[in-house]
Amino acid sequence: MLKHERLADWLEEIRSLCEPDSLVICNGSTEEYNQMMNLLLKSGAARKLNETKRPNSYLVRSDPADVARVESRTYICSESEGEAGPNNNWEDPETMKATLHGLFKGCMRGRVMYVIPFSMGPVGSPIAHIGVEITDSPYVVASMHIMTRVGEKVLENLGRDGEFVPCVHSVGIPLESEDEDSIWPCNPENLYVAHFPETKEIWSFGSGYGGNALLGKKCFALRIASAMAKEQGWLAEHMLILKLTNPEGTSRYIAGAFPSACGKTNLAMLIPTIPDWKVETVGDDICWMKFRPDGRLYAINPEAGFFGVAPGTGMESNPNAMRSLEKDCIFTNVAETDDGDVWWEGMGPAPAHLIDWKGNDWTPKSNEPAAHPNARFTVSAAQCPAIAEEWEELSGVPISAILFGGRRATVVPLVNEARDWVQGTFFGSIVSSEKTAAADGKIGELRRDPMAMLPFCGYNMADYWSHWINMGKKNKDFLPKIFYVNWFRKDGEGNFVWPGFGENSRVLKWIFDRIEGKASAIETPIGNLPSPNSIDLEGLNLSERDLDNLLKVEIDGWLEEIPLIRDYYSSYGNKVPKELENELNVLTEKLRRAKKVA
Ligand code: OXD
Ligand code: MN
Repeated sequence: MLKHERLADWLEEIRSLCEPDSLVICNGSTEEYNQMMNLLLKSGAARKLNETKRPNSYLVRSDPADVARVESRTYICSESEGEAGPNNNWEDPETMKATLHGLFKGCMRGRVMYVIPFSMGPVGSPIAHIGVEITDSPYVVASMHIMTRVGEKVLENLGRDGEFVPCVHSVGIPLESEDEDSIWPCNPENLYVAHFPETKEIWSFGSGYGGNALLGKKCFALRIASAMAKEQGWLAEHMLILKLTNPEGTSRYIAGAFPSACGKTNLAMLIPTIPDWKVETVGDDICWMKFRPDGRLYAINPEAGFFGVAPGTGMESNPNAMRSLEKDCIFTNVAETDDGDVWWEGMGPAPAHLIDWKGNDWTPKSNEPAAHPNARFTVSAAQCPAIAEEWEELSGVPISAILFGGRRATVVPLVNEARDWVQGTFFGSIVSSEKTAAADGKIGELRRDPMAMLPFCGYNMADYWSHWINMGKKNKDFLPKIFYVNWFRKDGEGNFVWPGFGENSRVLKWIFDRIEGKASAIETPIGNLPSPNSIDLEGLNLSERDLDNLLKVEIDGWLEEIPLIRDYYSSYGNKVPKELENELNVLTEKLRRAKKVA
């Protein structure tokens, strides 16, 4: 039946290894989705939500031991440890294959082996790539339906010999005939999420949740894709993509990398507070960029849905996300209301009674959160009221600016434009976020998360920086401008100085006008900062002092940061590209000179 011989051979190989009862090739249809959800309803893992309040939506509860990505069990199995780098757990590919073969032997007994042909990106886009995930989890099949493009069209596109990334997944609990299945089968003691960048394979065992199990997302679209991108000369990034339109109707596309818990989804769906500006969403988590023949860098969102963190999402923080969730949704590990709807912290006032994510009674007096902090919604991107009409454009959208950002109480200003691509790469390489405990912004408590890729770069981070530098040598005249932004500065009392959310549109406007050559900037030792009055602050109650705090060059703060950056770089041995070492030296020199003058 399958005309792709290599695919057929691989399926046979995995079938005989895993020994499932039967094999189903998924077609991506609504009927198939409903079948999966019915299986989950029958097993007790899913509950149908109130049809009037939340049509065609489900609440799924995972095993409390299987609730998040497990970085400590995530491996990059490159030929040598140096290729994986200190940013990854490494295992020798042959040793890992032997371990995995032992675990996968017979692991699907009593279960169905589902084969999911999926496209990351609109089918047929020159920026898209194809994967095939084998799984024994109906939850994974249903979620992949929402998060990727699944089915016949993908197989057709693959033809007889197209390239695909093989992804093997099992919850890791075979069912012998007399066994009763657990509601959420998983095997956390033997969990492995293993990537083979040379052969471009993914093997995941023991978890049924999120990034451990939906292998198109972090495993393929970031870890394996970043390795492919290095080989093939493109970029696979942990970035949102937004479309920004000014009152005259000109649009620009902006990509932005922010570590977890820095509001990426909120920024992608932002509603501007400045009149007649518009933000539309192309993607909220992952961005693949390739140069096209016109010399510009074009981006697609390789995903088809949002797998967003529910807690903290509400009508205040992100109305567009809330409106996306009105129907056709899978919620996982949120709380259930007495009338069969969902609730989580940050959605609004807590009801008097709930069933919490573990299935227990909950009242506002309970000591534990009602929803798990990593509770998620899974919903088609097409349902977002702010989705840009070109979000599925095969050619992608041309990127005019790239933002890097983190959560910093001090030192890093509201917005800083890089003089060129190399300085922009330097900005990306030093992205850091304060751990929440470090609310006072003490420098020692920073976590470096270069380009927000620390958990997702499929090879040595220093080689990845070199790849960024090399990308900047191509099509120099058309490269996006790079900006370092920080919405999270605090005053002496620990309050946020910048109001954030919709007001971030003011910073986006300055960035847009810089691209258009309309806004002015001043050259400083750290980069180009907005000149006085160049950010639109009309209607915003911001004091001179606050503005000064947001846009000042903290010379001493930066000088204290330099040795930390040096230490961080030295953790990559001598692999750090000389261009970045040079940027660090130039910055140090400029800061010292500025200090002398001051
Ligand atoms: C995510 C993450 O789930 O970045 O998107 O962890
Ligand atoms: Mn992410």
